[in-house]
Amino acid sequence: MAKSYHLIGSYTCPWVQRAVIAMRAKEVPFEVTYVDLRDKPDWLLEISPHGKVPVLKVDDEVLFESNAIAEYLDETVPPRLHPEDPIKRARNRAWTDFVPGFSSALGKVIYAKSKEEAEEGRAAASRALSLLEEALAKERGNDGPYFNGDTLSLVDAGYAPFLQRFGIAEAVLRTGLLDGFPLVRAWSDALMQNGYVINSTAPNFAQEYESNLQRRETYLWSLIEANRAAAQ
Ligand SMILES: N[C@@H](CCC(=O)N[C@@H](CS)C(=O)NCC(=O)O)C(=O)O
Repeated sequence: MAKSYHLIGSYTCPWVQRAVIAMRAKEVPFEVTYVDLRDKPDWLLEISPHGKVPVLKVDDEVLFESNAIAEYLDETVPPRLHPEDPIKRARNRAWTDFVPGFSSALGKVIYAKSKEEAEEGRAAASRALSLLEEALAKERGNDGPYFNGDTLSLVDAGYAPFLQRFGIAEAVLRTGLLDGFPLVRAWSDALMQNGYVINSTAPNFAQEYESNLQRRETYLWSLIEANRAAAQ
């Protein structure tokens, strides 16, 4: 019998989005429940060991951690989103291991609380982007547009949510950070046009993400507000 998949997420979580991209790419039908992480329901705390999302219920089994969820899906549902070649697969996994470091480096710019903090964050973001640029130039061994060539991989699923948030920020902050990294820019552009990625956010993502930026009192939010006021 076909398994049932029930994803527990929050509206703006990039790690949840990574799991959604993997499920969309595998065309797995799934139910999704979004929770408010500022008021976590008891049932989430009962099933999620760290009290975090995503959680994926597969029939009655509970999986947590977005990478573990993506790997489980890849082992059980075709098509494979990891390369068949074990060396390439190991390298892909190594690059997915870098996603949290990448996320925190870009976060220093996206979620900075002041202009100065955003400028200080540039160095870390630039370092992280240069590592990826090098990976795309040397290790990828193909012309893209995705990490493994013309089909989406779990590396793409891992990075897309963070590249998306960086793109949203960049439209306002205009740091020009991507100018030095043309391969990352082209990769990001391809991912943002991919249907699985486009369909991976909650319907109210834009609004919820802005509320998130506002709640975190980010410099980015202050610019968004100022731009809106100037346009009126
Ligand atoms: N390493 C985890 C990170 C998940 C994570 O940080 N989720 C956040 C939302 S984006 C969360 O649930 N935060 C609630 C909390 O920390 O209490 C994964 O990849 O699944």
